[in-house]
Amino acid sequence: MGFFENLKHGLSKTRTALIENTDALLSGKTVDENLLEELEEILIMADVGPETASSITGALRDKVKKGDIRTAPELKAALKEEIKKILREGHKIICTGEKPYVILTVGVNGVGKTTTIGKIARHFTDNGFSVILAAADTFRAAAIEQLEIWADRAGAEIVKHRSGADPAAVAFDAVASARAKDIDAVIIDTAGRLHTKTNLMEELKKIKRVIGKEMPSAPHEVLLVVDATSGQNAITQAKIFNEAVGVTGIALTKLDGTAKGGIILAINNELSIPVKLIGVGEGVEDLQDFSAEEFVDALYG
Ligand SMILES: Nc1nc2c(ncn2[C@@H]2O[C@H](COP(=O)(O)OP(=O)(O)O)[C@@H](O)[C@H]2O)c(=O)[nH]1
Ligand SMILES: [Mg+2]
Repeated sequence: MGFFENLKHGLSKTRTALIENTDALLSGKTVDENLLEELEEILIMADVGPETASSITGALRDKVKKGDIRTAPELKAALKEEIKKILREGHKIICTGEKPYVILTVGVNGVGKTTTIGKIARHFTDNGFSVILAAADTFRAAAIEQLEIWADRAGAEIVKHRSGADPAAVAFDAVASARAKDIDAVIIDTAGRLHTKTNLMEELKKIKRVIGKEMPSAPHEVLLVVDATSGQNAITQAKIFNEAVGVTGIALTKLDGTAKGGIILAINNELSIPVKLIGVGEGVEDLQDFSAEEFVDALYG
């Protein structure tokens, strides 16, 4: 499958929820207040979020009043434009500048951090960059083993300590080792257990502080991984992590498994953090740079 086909396939459930339901709603109807309200319902069902859904339909309502939208096809086209307006994109994640480029990966358990790290690492090595993965999720031995498997697949090195070791020490060693060996990128895996939320945030802050001692400009990216199936919870998670460690980009995973991909609109509209990567499957090729244009085309295509 090509890149675009893959994206389209990954977004098929969201397309059904958002676009096909809109088509069904609009077919043969006149554009009136009732229709706009039903459209708002559809947006909310696709997890666009109440605030964002209401701002979209508000913009459409204004156009209806001005006479810019009279027919259902015009409404559909205008909806596409509103969606495009909301979706912003940040700069792509590439290793540039001073070596190593350090990515600190954060997020709650099970969202896809380790998998996303493996995919990014593979992408980097495919492009000729050398990579060290830091096994700073030291909470379970299995987490370290999982990262080792990804390191093997990606042709990356791994820096690990025993399970239970200080995560900040692992991260520090990884950055120091990368500097000594002139490695291009370090990607740090972290634990995400939430039952100790305060401890987790303190641990992440410490990791950030400690790697900053070895390399003052690091981390260059604090990548928050959120699961598209977690709905509005994703917004809450983003706020909590951002407050603690200053998130610079979001990777939105598992878009393939959900009809609730509208969450990407809520994230764009309610947060000032760009979505940089989207996950549309479990394979290495299923992590894509987020492009607003391509995303909307895949939804409507
Ligand atoms: N369908 C799908 N599954 C994913 C995606 N990203 C991660 N996963 C799966 O989510 C599960 C948890 O991933 P993991 O990386 O271990 O999460 P972590 O606890 O945050 O490190 C694994 O079974 C992954 O294969 C994605 O984009 N799509
Ligand atoms: Mg993990």
